[in-house]
Amino acid sequence: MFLHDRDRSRTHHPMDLKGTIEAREKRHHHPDLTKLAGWKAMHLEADLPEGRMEEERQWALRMGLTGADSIEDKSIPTFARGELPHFAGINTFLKAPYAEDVLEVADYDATVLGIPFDGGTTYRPGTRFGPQGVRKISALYTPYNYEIGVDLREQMTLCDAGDVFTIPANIEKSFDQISRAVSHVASSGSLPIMIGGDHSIGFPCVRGIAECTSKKIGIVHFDRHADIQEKDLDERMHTTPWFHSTNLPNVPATNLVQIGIGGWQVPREAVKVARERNTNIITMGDMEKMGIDKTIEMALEMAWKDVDMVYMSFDIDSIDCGFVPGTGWPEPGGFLPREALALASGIAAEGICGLELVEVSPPYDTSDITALMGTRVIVDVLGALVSNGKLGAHKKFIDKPVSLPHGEFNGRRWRNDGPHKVGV
Ligand SMILES: [Mn+2]
Repeated sequence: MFLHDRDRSRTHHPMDLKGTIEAREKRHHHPDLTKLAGWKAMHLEADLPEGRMEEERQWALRMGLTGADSIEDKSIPTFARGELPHFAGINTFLKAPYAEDVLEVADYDATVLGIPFDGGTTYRPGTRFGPQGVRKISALYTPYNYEIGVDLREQMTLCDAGDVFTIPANIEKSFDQISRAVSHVASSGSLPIMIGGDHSIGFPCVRGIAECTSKKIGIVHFDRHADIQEKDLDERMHTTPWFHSTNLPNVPATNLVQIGIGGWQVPREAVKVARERNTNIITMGDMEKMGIDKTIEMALEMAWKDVDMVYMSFDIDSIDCGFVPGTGWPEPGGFLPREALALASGIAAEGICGLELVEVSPPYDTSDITALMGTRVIVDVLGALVSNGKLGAHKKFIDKPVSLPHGEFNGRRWRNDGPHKVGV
């Protein structure tokens, strides 16, 4: 029986083969690969510089010593330093240099700032671990993106200034710390990239930037939730950042654009405020009907109307909760990841004065998938800023930089020959 079947298939073989050859010849003449983005991207890469990569290799050998004799690749150090291997090392965001001395942020185009605060959550906590969760999985990435032909390492400078010292039991003190940190980074000219934390941090982040400028700021806010009521549970929780942000004199509510709002978790109190203040809400359904390009166009028009800068706030829960289980208030029916990334890139393409990525809660996450999406939002925004030449475009509007005093200490920590050596 088996033999018979095999024989039969053999007799059909030559004909099948003939068909395949014909099809292959036809296909060979058809496609014009040069019209594909994939082909163009392949050629774009040739124009990207490689100097910083080489510099990093040299730096790694200086910092981490040369590798063992048996290792043929002489760029591999003994101690892991820099990007490689992706599973090793002390993780800053994207393995960017750690600006332990925060005065150094001025030397970088953009600064990542962790804001480990979840005192504003009203359901699931855990976003205080968001910055570390995002940093951890960000180690997976290279700084190069094939499709847009950008290499962040070669085309911009990025540092990680570590985390803000938040006060777990006190929202207002934490807000003050956050605004102070963000205003320090913004004043230095470096673009502040905040990793939350719950969404209550939206207000102190905007406040930190707003106090460094006499200019007006618009906001593009990605979320399933409106987050614009005055108080929740008697405090300024993560349901309230845009009420307080749009109370700031240079942050007009009419320039607040909220994309992705919808579902069954939008409090009516918030809707009332949105209506009173005339904010701009684009629902998930609106986005689906208009399409991504039209949504971007409309959002940019409203956010940029008569202002000089636009701030971006991205709540990870705006993406469908099937893709981002590790978040405080999961709500089905959100963006597909592709839509979210395209929208965030499209908004960033016109330039931003700050980015805040919030609501990643690693304790509820699965396989780091939510933190991974958060990482993508940040690197895609950076990629869009670089490829559109908008990184740093906001700098000229920071016309009231703040100056914060620092403590006085000369020396280095934990050294044997320090001033505190005992028994000598
Ligand atoms: Mn939300």
